[in-house]
Amino acid sequence: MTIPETDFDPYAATVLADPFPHHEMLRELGPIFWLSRYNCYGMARFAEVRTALHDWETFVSSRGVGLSDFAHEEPWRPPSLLLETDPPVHNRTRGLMNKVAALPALKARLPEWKEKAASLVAALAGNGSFDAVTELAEAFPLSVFPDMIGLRDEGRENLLPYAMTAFNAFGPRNALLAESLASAEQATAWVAEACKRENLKGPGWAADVYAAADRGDCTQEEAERLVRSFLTAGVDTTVNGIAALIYAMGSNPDEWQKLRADPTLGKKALEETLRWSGVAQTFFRTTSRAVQIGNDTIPEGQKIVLFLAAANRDPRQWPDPERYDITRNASGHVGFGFGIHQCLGQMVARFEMEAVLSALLEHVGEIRLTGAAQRRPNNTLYTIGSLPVEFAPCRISA
Ligand code: 4MI
Repeated sequence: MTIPETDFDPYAATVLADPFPHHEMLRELGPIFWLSRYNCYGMARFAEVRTALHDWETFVSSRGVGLSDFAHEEPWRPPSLLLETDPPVHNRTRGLMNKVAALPALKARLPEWKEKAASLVAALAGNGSFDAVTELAEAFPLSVFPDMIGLRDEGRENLLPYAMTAFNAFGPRNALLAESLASAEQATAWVAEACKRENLKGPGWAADVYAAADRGDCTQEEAERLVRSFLTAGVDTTVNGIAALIYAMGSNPDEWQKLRADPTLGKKALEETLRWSGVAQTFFRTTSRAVQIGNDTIPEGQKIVLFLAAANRDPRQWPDPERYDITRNASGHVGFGFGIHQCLGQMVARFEMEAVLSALLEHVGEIRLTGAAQRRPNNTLYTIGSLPVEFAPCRISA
């Protein structure tokens, strides 16, 4: 066995608080390495991560996409019918959900989303320092996403704690997971109830999933669990994507001014934000067979952690990878994964970020970070818990 071994702990508090300085060491270990603390393999280079994500038959999702192997351990909740399945089941559920989340319906909402983001940002611009996480990165998605799903109004504050728990649960059974499981018990129960057909507020993506069940594309029980996927994956991720966008522009003022000078760079800037920010740090797969990687063979039934954020800054793929550069072509990043499981909601995320970005371009001349970004440690997401900023208005108001 020539596979390099490391006792590096990706889940140490200091690493979760600031993961990027460790990624070069991981990439330099080789195409694959053994994490002795967790008895799993890891990959941190772009090419290998992408190849593993592509080869869903060898690197399966049905045994869980966290450290826990569903073949040996009981999952903390009934497995997702999207994320934690393989074909053929995945083809059916993903096909159904792709139709629900189809682009035309989403595009039709963009003007309304832009108006909402613009009114939020207009109220913040010129009003001194505020927390961009609560006031914008959380406020905006919460003002559009639950309504698009058709979710009941009462209890929506449970969405963020629930998602934080779900993302902690992809990691080891550490203190972070134990604490969030204990504190999110109520949120978990609320989400289970909120997914039920009789508890929906009205039309929306959840009702569309139940309509697909009526047509025979899935059972009613499956529909309930597919709605749960929207609630798990659709809020915390976009909250942190938007927070990351504000952080990226605030900490790279030259890039922000470059974008103001040429707003047609907006789409590239969003893609670069997704590459650079590393909101989704890691996801796992499990080997379904012995597989050769380089000169080595790893056995069946092994967990492999894919360091998506490290792959997105691999100098083998990206010139000057640590640099946030809105003019680079960042397409092809693995921030949304790759292959058959690539993020279903990626256009929701992009449209939400686009709505916020166009609001910023309309109203904000300077994004000033007025304090240190506070991270909210999580086993999977690199999150911002608070981000003190000031938006200097770009026009003198009348
Ligand atoms: C990769 S983020 C994510 C995607 C799907 C689900 C949860 C999280 C789910 O529950 O299906």
